[in-house]
Amino acid sequence: ARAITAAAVPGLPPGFRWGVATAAYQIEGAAAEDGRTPSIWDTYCRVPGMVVRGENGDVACDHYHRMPEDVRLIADLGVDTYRFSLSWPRIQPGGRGPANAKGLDFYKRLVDELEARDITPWITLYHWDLPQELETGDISGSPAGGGWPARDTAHRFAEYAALAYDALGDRVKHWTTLNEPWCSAMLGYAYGNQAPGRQDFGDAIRAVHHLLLGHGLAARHIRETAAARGHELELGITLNLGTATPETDSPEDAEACRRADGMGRRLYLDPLVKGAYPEDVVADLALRNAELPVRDGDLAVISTPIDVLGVNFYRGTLFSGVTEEGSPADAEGLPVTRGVERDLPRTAMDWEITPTALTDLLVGLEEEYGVPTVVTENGAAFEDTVSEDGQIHDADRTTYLADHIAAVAAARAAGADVRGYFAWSLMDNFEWSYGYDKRFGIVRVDYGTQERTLKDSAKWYRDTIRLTRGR
Ligand code: GBH
Repeated sequence: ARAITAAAVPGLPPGFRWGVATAAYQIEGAAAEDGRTPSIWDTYCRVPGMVVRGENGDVACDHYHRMPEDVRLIADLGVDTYRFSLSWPRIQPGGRGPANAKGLDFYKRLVDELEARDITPWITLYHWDLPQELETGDISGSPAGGGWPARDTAHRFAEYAALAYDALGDRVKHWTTLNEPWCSAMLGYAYGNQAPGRQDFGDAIRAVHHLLLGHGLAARHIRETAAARGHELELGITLNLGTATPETDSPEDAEACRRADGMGRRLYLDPLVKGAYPEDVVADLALRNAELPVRDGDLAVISTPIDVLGVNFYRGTLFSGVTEEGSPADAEGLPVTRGVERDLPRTAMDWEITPTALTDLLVGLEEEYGVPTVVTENGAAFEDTVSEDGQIHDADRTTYLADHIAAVAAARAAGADVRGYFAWSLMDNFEWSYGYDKRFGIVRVDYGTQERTLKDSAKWYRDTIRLTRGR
C-alpha cells in the first residue's frame, strides 16, 4: 500500500459532515439486560453453521457498558456526527406493546454524552435486529410466516418508530428509518446468509414491499409529529448501493446491468422518490413468479418525502449477461445476471476495491433522483496486525478511505449534492455472519480486554477532517 499523509481534501467545504457509524447488535452486547428480548440475529447466531465459529453479539464490544468511554473516543476523532442504530427489542421488547423505559434510557444517556461533546446524533431505527417474536418462523424448522414478508410487520415497525421518536425526537434531528432494506429482504429471506435465514424468493420480494411500506409509515408519522411539535427534522433512509458495469458492449451484458441495477437500486429508489415501482423490474420479478404485494395507497405512503438519502458504498461490480459457456439463459431458462471478477486489489472480505464507482454512483443518483445524499457507510476490512510498538499500521485501510473520500469530492465537483461521509466503522465489531473475524474498525478492539486502540487510519481520518475544515 502506498504511504499516505493527511491533507485537506480539496473540494469538500468546511461545513461538510464527517462521521463514524455503528449498529446496535454489532457493538452493544448486553443482549439480555434491562428487558431486551432476542432479535432474529440472536436466534440466527445459535443455528449451527450460520456464523463463523458460532459467534454472536452477546458481548460484542460491550458498548452498552462502555458507552461514555466510547463517546470520548468519538470526540477524540474530531468527527461532528455519530451514526448509530437503536435496538428495537431493547426499546420495545417482543416488538409489541409499550416502550421499555430502561431501553430508552440507554439511548437518552447516549444522546446526553454526545450533546456534551458537540457531536450530532444520527439515528438509524432499524439495522437488522427484528424482534424474534415478530418473525415466528425460523430456519430450525418451525413454520415460517411472520417477519418482513408479512404486512403486519410494517405496522409494527411504524409503531416502534413512533415510540422511539416520541422519546428522542425533541433532541435528535437526524432520523434514518431503515439500514439497507435490500440486505434485510434478499440476504434474510432469499439467500438465507443473514437472519432469519429463510430461502424463498417470493418471501424476499414481499419483504421488499413491506420494508418500504414500514419506512413510509414511520416517515409519515415522524414528519407529522415533528411538524406538530416544531422539531427540526432531517429524515431519510439508507440503501446499500453499488454500480453495475457491463463486461462487454454486447446487448446481453447491457441487459444484465439493467437487471442488476433494477434489483439493487431502482426497485427501492423509484417507489421512494418517484412513487412507482419500475415496470421493467416488475416484469423481471414476474418471470420468477414473484410479485410485490401492493395495495391501494401504499405507494403514496412509501413516497413520503425524504430530506436525505443515505448511501452505503462498498464496491462496484462488473456484470455479464451470459454464462461462462456463453449461454444467455441459466439452468432454469432465466436470463443470466453474472458478476464477473476483475483483477483488482481486494479487501479481506474479498470485495474488489473500486473507488471511482462511488463517484459514478453519486453523480448518477443526482441525475436520476436529485436527492441530497450522505455516504452513511464506507470502509473496509483488512488483516490488521498489532506491531511490536502496540500500534496498528493499517496503511491499506487509510488508502481505501482516502481514495473513497477523494471519490466523494470528485462527485461533488461533478455536481452531486453529497453532504457528508461516515466511516464504517468506529471500531471493530460483530461482522454478522463473519463473526469477529473481519475487522472494519478505524479503532481496534481487543476482545479479550475490550481495550480500544486508534489504528493509523483513525489518526489519518482525524487529521484529514481537521485540515479539511481549515482548523
Ligand atoms: C453493511 O452492509 C452493513 O450495513 C454493516 O452492518 C456491515 O458491517 C458492513 O456493511 C460491512 O459488511 O457479493 O461481493 O458483491 C454491507 C452490505 C451487501 C455489501 C452485499 C457488499 C456485495 C458484496 N453488503 N455487498 S458482493
